[in-house]
Amino acid sequence: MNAVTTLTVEDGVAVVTIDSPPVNALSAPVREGLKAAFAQAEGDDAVRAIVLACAGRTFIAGADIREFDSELVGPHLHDVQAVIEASTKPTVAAIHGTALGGGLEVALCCHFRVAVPSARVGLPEVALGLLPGAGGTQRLPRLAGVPAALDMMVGGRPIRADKACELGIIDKIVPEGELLAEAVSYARKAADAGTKLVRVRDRSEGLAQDTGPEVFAEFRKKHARAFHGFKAPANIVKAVEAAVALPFDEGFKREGELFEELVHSNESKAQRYQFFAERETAKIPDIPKDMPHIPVKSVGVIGAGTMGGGIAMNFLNIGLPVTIVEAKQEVLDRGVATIRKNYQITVDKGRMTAEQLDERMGLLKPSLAMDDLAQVDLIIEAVFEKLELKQEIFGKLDGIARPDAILASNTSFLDVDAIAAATQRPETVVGMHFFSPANVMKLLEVVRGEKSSDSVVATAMAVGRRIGKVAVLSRVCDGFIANRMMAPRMEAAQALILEGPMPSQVDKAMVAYGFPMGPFAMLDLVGLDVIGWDAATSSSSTVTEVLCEMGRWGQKKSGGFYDYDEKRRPSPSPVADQVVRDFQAKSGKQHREFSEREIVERLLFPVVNEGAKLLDEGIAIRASDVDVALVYGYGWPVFTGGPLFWADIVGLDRVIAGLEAAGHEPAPLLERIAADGRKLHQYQVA
Ligand code: T1G
Repeated sequence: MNAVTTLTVEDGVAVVTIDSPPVNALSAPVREGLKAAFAQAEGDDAVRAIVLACAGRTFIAGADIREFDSELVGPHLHDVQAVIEASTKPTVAAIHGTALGGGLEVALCCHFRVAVPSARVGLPEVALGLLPGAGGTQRLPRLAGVPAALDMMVGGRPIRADKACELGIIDKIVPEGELLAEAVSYARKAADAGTKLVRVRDRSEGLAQDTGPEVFAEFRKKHARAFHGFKAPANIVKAVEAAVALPFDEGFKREGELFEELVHSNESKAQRYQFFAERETAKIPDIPKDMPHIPVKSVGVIGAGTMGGGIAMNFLNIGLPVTIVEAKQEVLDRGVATIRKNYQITVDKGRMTAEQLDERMGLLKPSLAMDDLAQVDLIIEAVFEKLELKQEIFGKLDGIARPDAILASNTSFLDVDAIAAATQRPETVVGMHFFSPANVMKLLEVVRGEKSSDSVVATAMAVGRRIGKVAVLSRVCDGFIANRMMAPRMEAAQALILEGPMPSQVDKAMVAYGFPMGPFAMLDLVGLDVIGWDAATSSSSTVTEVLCEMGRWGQKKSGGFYDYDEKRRPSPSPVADQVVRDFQAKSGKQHREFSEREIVERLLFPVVNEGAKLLDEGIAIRASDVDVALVYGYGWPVFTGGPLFWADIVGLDRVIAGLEAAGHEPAPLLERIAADGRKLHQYQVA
């Protein structure tokens, strides 16, 4: 064996234990040790049964994702599985934590699987742009059936042990704390009873029904939209079709072909990059990982509007008491009612119980008095975006809040340092910028002020993770990271429609690229009037101004850049398009047809350029943080890796040429990295 895989034999049962923190991933040493241990147990006459267990917090969490971009070292996982599956003695996988990807695929090579109730199992490879490449697409349907297997592999979400037991993936649920003893007992009983040992590959109970072509056709139809832009889901479905149509070995071979198509694709490289990038955001170079966090057991939210209500829900969801403060009773009542309504929607969808709704609402304390925030640990201000108003509030908080309370502003672009300066305790002030809807969007920008203390910053980042957000650290600048990055896309889009393409054509190119919607559809959704239009000073100088002057404020007025029917379904608006044509005529620009690629590059190269600028200014710690922020804050398609990863795929020289051709000044950092032949997405501020 080796340092990460040990073999002990007791009373005829061999226990193979993997101990490879943090998640027992199937690295080369683990594969090496596994193969040797099972071979030794098989050759040892004293061994009558074998248990595979893991030390630490979880069963095997999958292949070692870091290995995909380098040459294979050590035995191939398939070879390890072949040794396990060739066992003539009962083999039992003892599952706790999460058995994921290759981990579950290894467990499926054992005859039996037992798990504790808190365990979860899954094949999440689709989130990495991959498919289960160690027999999962062939073995899982044989146990769980095609529909459940397709849902698990295309959805990528782990399922609970009890559900896995229902599906036949797990053979027995055993009490917490007794996993190993129960697994050993299960193995011994199978040996003593001479239980017939059938390999999962030789089982077919899951293929007895729901395997017709209509099952696959229906599944493809139902998920067509979600598949858009991703390659892995389609290959997963093909692999399961092979499991139904072909003998195991041929299906397994087909799985391998389909896996190979994916593992070398840009989409999978992008999604694997995002996997690690998301985890990297928690690492702040100049703040030690073990920096003590300030305890946060109670929260105050100032402002019960859309943002304040959504922010409050995040903390109610994790069982923290929230005092929500408003200046006017009717606004407060409306805010509380909205929170309850949003929870009720979740109850109606069966994703929450009425008791949970009551529990959460019971934790909410509405108040008209800021003095009620005197004892809370964290206060988040979420009032109107007006610096003077925020400064007034923080000035009052200075005299109300506990000296060690964290004072956070949800401002989306205002100067956090100017807000902090309104207090005598700037070291406790930080930005916590949520994205709307605040209880849904995963991105949280933590804005580090010049005087924000390390423990306040570390705590705000940790609180973000506690409420299920992806927290990205930003310094102070207009728009921080995500909003600042996306502003140039809107500017470029407004400029481009003067050169030829209609708004709907621009949006279509953005959707084809992978965005959930294009910039003009987003403007209609948000409301043309709320992005800085002022009726008093409006002078018909832009398309947006003219549309606003016409009362075409967007969806809420059933028309903006698009017309909307009673179900808010959009269609290009002849009225709006005519306004665009009038501006085209006045622009004096030679207008022409644009390909989708040209539209994409005209809109997104300036975004890449802005990313290089903010990195050069030290606003973000690293390029991958920027990519994570755009994926989670604006739905930037994850299979592109984000703007900066995508720029490396396109080629920085092409990006720079495209910027210059469109009249933009390439950022100096972009030119330096391109000149050095480095990768933009690997850039980290020193
Ligand atoms: N490979 C390498 N490193 C991994 C890893 C993996 N599979 N999983 C986690 N890590 C690292 C992670 O980067 C972090 O490192 C640390 O472990 C803790 O992770 C052949 C092809 C298991 C639910 O997709 O979902 O098998 O930042 O912060 O929140 O068919 O990790 O500390 O340096 O996420 O408690 C399929 C991925 C692989 C599972 C635990 N498996 N992992 O969550 O901790 S492909 C997955 C997770 C595959 C086969 C295919 C989660 C977790 P660092 P963490 P966590």
